[in-house]
Amino acid sequence: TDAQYQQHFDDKIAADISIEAKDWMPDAYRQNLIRQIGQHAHSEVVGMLPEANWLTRAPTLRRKAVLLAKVQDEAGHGLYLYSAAETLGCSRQDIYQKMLDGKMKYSSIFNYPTLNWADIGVIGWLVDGAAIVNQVALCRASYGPYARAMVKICKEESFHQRQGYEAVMAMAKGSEQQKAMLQDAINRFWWPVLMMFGPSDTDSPHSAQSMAWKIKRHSNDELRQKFVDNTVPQLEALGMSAPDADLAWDEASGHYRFGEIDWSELHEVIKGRGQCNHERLQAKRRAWDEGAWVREGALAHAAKNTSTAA
Ligand code: FAQ
Repeated sequence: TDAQYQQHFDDKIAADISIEAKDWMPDAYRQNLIRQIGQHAHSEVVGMLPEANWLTRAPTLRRKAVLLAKVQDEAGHGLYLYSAAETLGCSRQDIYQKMLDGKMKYSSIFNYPTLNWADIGVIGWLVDGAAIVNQVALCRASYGPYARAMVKICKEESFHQRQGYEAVMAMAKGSEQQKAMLQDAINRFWWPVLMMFGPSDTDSPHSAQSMAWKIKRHSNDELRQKFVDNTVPQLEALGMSAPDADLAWDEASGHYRFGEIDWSELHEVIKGRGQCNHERLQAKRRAWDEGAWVREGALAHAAKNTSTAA
């Protein structure tokens, strides 16, 4: 009976046994995972755009080759995640279309522009750094295909974070102009990166249920705090600062305290009114339309192969 299936599912969650694609699961669990994994996949592919903007202008051939590899990895992450979402019974084309129509979200961070080369280093260091903190926790998510995709993704994100830090280290040791560019990039990205972890725990509608289902293992605020604790020593090592007068070490709690996030900005960006929302969706719609001939060609080729085989 349904009650027995539910009990079996609850027992597995309690015992930390992962839920697999063919296992029975409550419909709300399935829908919540399609939502989160789908948004995560969209973030990976939209996230290629801000960095791709600098591929043709990377300062050296080495930086260009490294950045090209990173952007390509993001496409791969999108593919693992779309595949993980498909194991839940949704169609990839359907959720992709929802993203193109603005009906499904992707991470707010990719709606900010990349104005100069320092932004690319800062994205690798801070954006991938934040992504790792969030995704390491997701390696223990209760849904097996999602958790396993996260393991490989985290390994690649570590390389991304290191390449970003290496690029910002070079700038931090450079001319006064380079240092100023780096500080400016940090000033623009710092708060948006903190917003990647989502709304505060008191304002996060999905958190309680997702934590009960062990999809999320830590709350949005816990992960945000962990990121700040990891990152402030790196900022100091670079001789740079965060644009936050309230940022300070708190001996009693053993954490860095930081100022209040401008939640209205996060809500505006999530609603589609960030600086680059329109541009990002336009770029993805154009790529989809201009790639139609490739999809048609691939389908025609597959059909021809099938008819020859028969
Ligand atoms: N942006 O109740 P909650 C990367 C939405 S890293 C946009 O707290 P939840 C790597 C949320 O979806 C970035 N929307 O939701 C890379 C929900 O909307 P809904 C991607 C946000 O799910 C680096 C509503 O607000 N990583 O791509 C944001 O429990 C460089 C209420 O929020 C992931 O997606 C936001 N920042 O917690 C690639 C990680 N925050 O669905 C290229 C997986 C919240 O009700 C270059 N996702 N919302 O319409 C998660 O861990 C979770 O979904 C959270 C949000 C923590 C993002």
